[in-house]
Amino acid sequence: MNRLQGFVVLAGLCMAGNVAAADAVHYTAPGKAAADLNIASLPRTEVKAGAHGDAPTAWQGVNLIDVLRAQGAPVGKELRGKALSDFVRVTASDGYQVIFSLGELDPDFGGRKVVLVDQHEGKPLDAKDGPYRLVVPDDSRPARWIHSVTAIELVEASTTERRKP
Ligand SMILES: Nc1nc2c(c(=O)[nH]1)N[C@H]1C(S)=C(S)[C@@H](COP(=O)(O)O)O[C@H]1N2
Ligand SMILES: [Mo]
Repeated sequence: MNRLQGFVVLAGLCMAGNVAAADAVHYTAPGKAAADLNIASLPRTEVKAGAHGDAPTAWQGVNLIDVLRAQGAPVGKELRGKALSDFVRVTASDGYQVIFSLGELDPDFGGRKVVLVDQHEGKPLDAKDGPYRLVVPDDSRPARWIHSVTAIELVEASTTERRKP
């Protein structure tokens, strides 16, 4: 390959990398290959919520618990024993991070509504918040409404030997 061809290939790789970084949410879990999330097949949900006492507005996306279930996380009947110390860490492009325990999210336990939203009032999120953010309508403060989400990780936090449930 000559220098021009090399440049074209390199430029193409850089552009592909940038697109992936801006648009994809990376999912990782112990013992599972890392993957970019595809939420297109998940049921859509809408939640009305306002941050800082603002009038509620409509956010559309998918429930975080459905994302986790689709990725094979231990939820429902599987959520027992050691899995009850699992948590979910969400990371944004600015390095901001928040966590939720799996038990907090699972409808059989805490059932907290956490929505991975890609639309606000039916339109894609603003560039500064998007393409994905969380909305946690029942938190009293909106500090876990993490925007510009780039990664969702399932983390095992148990520090003892595996115990039978
Ligand atoms: N990526 C990222 N998300 C974030 C924050 C942040 O610093 N970085 N701040 C949080 C805090 S403290 C608040 S109060 C809300 C503010 O949301 P708003 O910008 O939609 O009002 O975003 C949350 N999400
Ligand atoms: Mo905040």
